[in-house]
Formats: sequence, C-alpha cells, structure tokens
Amino acid sequence: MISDSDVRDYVRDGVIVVQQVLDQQLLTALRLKIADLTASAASVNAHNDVYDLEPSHSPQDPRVRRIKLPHKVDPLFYDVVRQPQVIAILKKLLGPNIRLHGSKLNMKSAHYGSPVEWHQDWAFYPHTNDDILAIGVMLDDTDMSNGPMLVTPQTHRGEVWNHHGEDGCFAGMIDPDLIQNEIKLARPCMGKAGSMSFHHVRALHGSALNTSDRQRNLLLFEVAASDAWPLAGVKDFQEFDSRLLAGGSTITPRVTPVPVRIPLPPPLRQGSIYETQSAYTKTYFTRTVS
Ligand SMILES: O=C(O)CCC(=O)C(=O)O
Repeated sequence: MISDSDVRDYVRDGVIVVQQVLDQQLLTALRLKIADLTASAASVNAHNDVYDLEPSHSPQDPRVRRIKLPHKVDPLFYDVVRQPQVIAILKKLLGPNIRLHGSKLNMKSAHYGSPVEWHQDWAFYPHTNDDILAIGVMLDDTDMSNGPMLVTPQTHRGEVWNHHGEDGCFAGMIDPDLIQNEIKLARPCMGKAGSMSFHHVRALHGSALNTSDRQRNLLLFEVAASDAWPLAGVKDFQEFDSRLLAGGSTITPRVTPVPVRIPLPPPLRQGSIYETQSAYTKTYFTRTVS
C-alpha cells in the first residue's frame, strides 16, 4: 500500500498519510462498538481504566474523551493493527520485527472534543532506539474543521524538548513559546475515514479543540521495532512478547545514540495525556468551549 517514495517521505519528514487503508465493513463495526462503549459511560462518574472523560461529562450526558488501551477493551480494535495491509506498511517503515507498544482512542466529539497540547511521544516512553511510530486511524472524515492531528515535518531528527512543568514534574507538553517556529510549519493529517497517518515517535505534534459539528475519532496504535526496549523496563516479559505483531523477539536490545529525557518525577495527575497536560498553566490551544 505504500511505495518506496512514501518510505523516503517518512524517513525525511517523520510523517506520512496513507489514504483509505481500512474497508467500510470494519469501519462500520468499529463505529457500532464505539457507540456501545459511549453509551456504557452513562454508568461511570469518574475516569477509570477504560474511560477518560471530558470535563463536562455527566451520567445523563456521557462525554468520553478517550478509550484507554482499546486493543485490550475489545478484540475488534486489535484486529485493526493486525490487518495484513497495515502490517505490510509497518514492515516497510520499521523492518520485519515489530511489537505493539500501546493504543488509545481519542474521541474528539463535535462541539467540545478536547485538544492535545504540543508534545513528542518519545518524551512519554523513551526506548533504546527510536524506530517507533504511531498510527493514527481516522475513523471519521477528517479535515481542517474537526481538529486534525497537526505534525511538524522533520522535527523527528531534532531535539527532545523539555516536557516538564513549572512544578518540576513531567507535564507531557512543551512550553509553546519555545516552539513557535515549529508550530508554524505543522501540517494537518487529513483524509477520508479509513485513512491512516504514520508519525515518528520523536515528531512534534498536537491538535485543537473540535468546535465543528462533526466528531473526529482517532484510533492510535504505538508500534516499535522489536529490538527497541523501553527504558522504563519490562515488568512482564510474557505480556511484552504477546504484543509481537510480526517477526521475532530479541533479548539483545539495539542501543543507538538517541537523545533522551526521562518522564520523572511523575505528573501529579495521571491516567491520560489530557490529565497530565492539565497541570501546565500555559496552553497553546483553547481547552474548553466557553
Ligand atoms: O488526538 C490527537 O489529535 C492527538 C493525539 C496525540 O497526540 C496523543 O494522544 O498522544
């Protein structure tokens, strides 16, 4: 599904978008599953292991901001990243041996869907090498109006910015004043539902509040070359290897001279990027609808 020229673009820019990778049948099944999960949030009052809730959530008007680790919530989500055409793209970008690191479903609902401040995923989960990327599966038609993910090309080769806040704790975001030039160069990842973006773990990105009348659900999978080992360690080796998507495992990590900052001390509010970033008082994007 991708050409050698797409691979060259990814290597140069740290981001590509591949149009309409998923078929309509799977998209429809995913939408039904998400509608069920959203309805079930009516019985939830606070963030838990599955749901991260919008600030305006109430059981009468369930407003879900994120489904955490969707590949563990329902096998249908796991099926997306295991589609042969997705694996074929991943192998071209990361090599034959690949492992799922994590997943999340960011549900940017119409009118109030929360923004995500500028950050690099690498600041959250540094590894022994940076052959790691995130897939953003567009579950809705995505354009400038409904809060597309914005990625700044070529930042994957640059520095790792400070993601710590005024309190000295990890804040999961960068002071926007430090990256004004990079923000100006950001490109939106857009396409019809079923399209996918692939961005390098060190690429700078963020996305705005959705004030449009169309939702923008984005299903994200973080995928690593299997010889990239998390610097935070592996607690359960069996579970770690159960996430292999293709090829084999190794106990000899490939260690490369990558710039690293450790996300410690931990943020005061944990559980999702939204919670982590909420401790930072300076923001780039408008956070809630007034
Ligand atoms: O939902 C988005 O547009 C941004 C996603 C993202 O960067 C994240 O959740 O880490």
